Amino acid sequence: MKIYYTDDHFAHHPKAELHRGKMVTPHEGPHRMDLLIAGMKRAGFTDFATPPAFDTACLNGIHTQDYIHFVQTAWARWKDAGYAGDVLPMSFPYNPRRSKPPIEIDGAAGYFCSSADTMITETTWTALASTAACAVGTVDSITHGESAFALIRPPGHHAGAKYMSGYCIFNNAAIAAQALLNRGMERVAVLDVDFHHGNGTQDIFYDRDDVLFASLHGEPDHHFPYFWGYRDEKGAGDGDGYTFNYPLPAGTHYAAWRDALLDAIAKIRAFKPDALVVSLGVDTFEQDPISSFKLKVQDYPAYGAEIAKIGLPTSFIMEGGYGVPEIGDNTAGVLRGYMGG
Ligand code: 5XA
Ligand code: ZN
Repeated sequence: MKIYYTDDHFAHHPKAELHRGKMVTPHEGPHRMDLLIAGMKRAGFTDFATPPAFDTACLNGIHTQDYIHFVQTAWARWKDAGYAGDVLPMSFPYNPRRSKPPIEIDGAAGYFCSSADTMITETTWTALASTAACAVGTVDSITHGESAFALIRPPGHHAGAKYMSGYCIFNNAAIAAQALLNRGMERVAVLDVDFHHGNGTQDIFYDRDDVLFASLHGEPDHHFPYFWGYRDEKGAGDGDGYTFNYPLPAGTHYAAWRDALLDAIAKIRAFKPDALVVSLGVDTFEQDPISSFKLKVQDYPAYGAEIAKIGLPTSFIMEGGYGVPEIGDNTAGVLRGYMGG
């Protein structure tokens, strides 16, 4: 299996994160990639591939032009305004009657953001160009009949058409799904197995019937992103019946998680998609520092094998998973399980 990767992820390196009332080293940083690569290598993955050149066209239909322009210019505007550090909004639009960004960058950043854990640094754009290109790389592989993995950071599944959130700025899974459709596929399913609900992906495709979205995640009453991922969110308009949410309680072990997975897989099969995108977060691990499921190392190859049984060419897109060496083993475990051991 090809693993699309570039060193450009280093270009996104926020310096601090406000987490549960404390300033901490960000959970999402370049150190994660060291852990991920080490685990991939331990598992014998060597086929690292350079993605195609980034083309902003891959963002069409996923992110709005004003949001893309904001992301590209935010850091310079932040500095021009005399602000310190990285772009970090503090005010968010709670006025439903106001639908355009303020001119001041502090306000504009809040307008395009839904949580204060997501920062833009001087070189973040370089990292984002790489994540999007790697997502498109997996689609190139699928066009050639092979499943593939985008080993990327920052993650993407919380980013909506015009907002960043939860460490995510470009929605790489959505970019891959749209790229598959652009190459002539009629239906694509997105399966999100990260601990957190993939609200951005859901939001982007909520009104559409060409992309099915299914997510297993911590209950939104207790877990980020809080306002999304309830069982009764099922899609709207043409998309009614194409969104499936499986909120699960803190402490969920593999047996119950697998029941939800098998139900999601049944929905995916019934949809008869041409390809599958997996938002692959491994923060479901029992030792993950910011999550609360109880999956163990041996569960990852087991569910990779379940995903393989769907029998679809698959684009795996890296999402969350933090702080412990096992994030590499667990990521590799899913891919090994998918590949048959
Ligand atoms: O999948 N999403 C994450 O792992 C990030 C959650 C950020 C919470 N502040
Ligand atoms: Zn997550």
